[in-house]
Amino acid sequence: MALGESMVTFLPGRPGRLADVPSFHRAIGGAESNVACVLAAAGHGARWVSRVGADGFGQHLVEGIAGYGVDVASVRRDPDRPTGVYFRTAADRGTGAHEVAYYRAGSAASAMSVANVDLAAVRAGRVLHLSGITAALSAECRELLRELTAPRPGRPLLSFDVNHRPGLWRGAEGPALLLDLARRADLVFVGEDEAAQAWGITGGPRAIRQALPEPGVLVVKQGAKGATAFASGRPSTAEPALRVDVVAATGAGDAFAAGFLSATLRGLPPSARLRHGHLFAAAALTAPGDLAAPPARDHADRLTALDDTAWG
Ligand code: KDG
Repeated sequence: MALGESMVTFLPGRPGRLADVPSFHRAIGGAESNVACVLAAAGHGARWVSRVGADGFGQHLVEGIAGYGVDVASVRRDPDRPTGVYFRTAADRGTGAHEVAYYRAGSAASAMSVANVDLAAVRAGRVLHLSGITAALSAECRELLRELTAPRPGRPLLSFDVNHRPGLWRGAEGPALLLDLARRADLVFVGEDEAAQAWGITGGPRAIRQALPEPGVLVVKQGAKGATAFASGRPSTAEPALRVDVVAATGAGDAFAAGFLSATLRGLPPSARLRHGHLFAAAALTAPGDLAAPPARDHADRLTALDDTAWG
């Protein structure tokens, strides 16, 4: 139900520039496996499909992600290509900016293709979650995404997080490809800032919906402000974000998607979907790595049912 590259992530031992930080802690990253891990932690059946190297880092990812309760039976080990890794620095206290150094070109996951991925396993389940990161990895990965996003009888609900990573794209084709993939999905997550950066849309959530009317549901994330959901044939719904002391923002978008998907799978109404997104994101925002366990279901339900004065 989630396909994408996961990487061993190295989190800095202390703040500072990449050039200066002397030691890093190993953790697990990867937008799509993050979504699968949080969904599994929230009590849903979740599968992650990918390729990793036949190396210790690949083993660490497979075991670590399985440890969250995710089904990893369809992850393949590639003896000829390494597992991707990346290093990042702590966010600058003033600007929030941080540095990222990827070592993933030619990785096992970048060789995912229609021929070597178990398509039946990817398509099994009620939801398939994909992201624009996969499109940036290789031509084979782009072909795989085109195959998985093609209309087809019995297709699972196709959830797509735009995840525009400018540092991963070599040419200028990224934004147009991401827009095309988003148009083929049923549920799309996109940041307001991301839509401005990738597509030059600066008019806020409504302008983004005008440019992207196809998905049945479009969720525009507006950072600390909140998020707005558009569903075909219904008025839009907006919910403010929770105020938290941010430790690291990486993984928060994935946790938001997992919270929204969890509430969607449970048939909860749009405002509860957004609130679950914010609640799950708050857990990730207050943890140093990508992943943080979401609140237990009964607790999450109590918190998301509070009235507007207590929320946000
Ligand atoms: O959303 C978090 C991801 O960005 C992080 O884990 C790394 O998957 C990653 C990527 O490609 O940027």
